[in-house]
Amino acid sequence: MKYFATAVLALLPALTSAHCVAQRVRVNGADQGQLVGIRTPNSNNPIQNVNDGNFACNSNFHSPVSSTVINVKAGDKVGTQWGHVLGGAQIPNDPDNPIAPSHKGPTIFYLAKVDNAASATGQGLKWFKIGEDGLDGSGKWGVDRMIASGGWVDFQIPSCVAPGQYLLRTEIIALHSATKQGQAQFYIGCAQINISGSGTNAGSQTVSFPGAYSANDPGILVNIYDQVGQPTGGGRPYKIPGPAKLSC
Ligand SMILES: [Cu+2]
Repeated sequence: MKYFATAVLALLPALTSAHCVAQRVRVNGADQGQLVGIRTPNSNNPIQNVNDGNFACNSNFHSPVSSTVINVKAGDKVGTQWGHVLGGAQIPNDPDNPIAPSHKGPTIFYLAKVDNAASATGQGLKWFKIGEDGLDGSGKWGVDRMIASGGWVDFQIPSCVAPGQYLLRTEIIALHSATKQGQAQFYIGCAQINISGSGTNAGSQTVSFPGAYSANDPGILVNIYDQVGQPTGGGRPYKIPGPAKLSC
């Protein structure tokens, strides 16, 4: 009986709903505030269907949705903060804030040019990747670095990006159950930004969401565990989904 209970408890971390939502933006480290310039879903559940109609920017946002468009300069470091629920922790000392440590995977940023970042939906846009952090040589993931940074993921806006308004799509892919098709978990948020500068590039390799990913991409249908069951990638390289990131 005791053995049974122990075995069940050992499985629990992978089974509980320890999800997350993106909820803050910072520019060169300056926090812009909760729900300011970013659309945060009411539910922290992931999307698991890569063809979901809301795969670009998610849906069912906390209202009112912020009308703020955050000013940044090309070359600035922009971050988004993830938390278990809105506000971060769900309970005191929440072990699943900013996300359950079981949820290994990459962190990714995309941009799409829009006329008005406050009102643009994610639909029908041309997205280009500007940042990605996957699996490193020591078996640590982008999500591990996100947790170590208190939920923040920062990437630089490439200096060649053309000025104008953009949606910034921030994404985490949690791969703990990704050995089965349809079980990778996509966490997605969109920030509203206005980029200034003298760049001329609004993306070369652009993709659509949905459309850019397929359910059997090698970075989406994947076994991240090594021979002793640790989520280190087992020495196999990990291929982050989507196009190559923009390089200036
Ligand atoms: Cu989860």
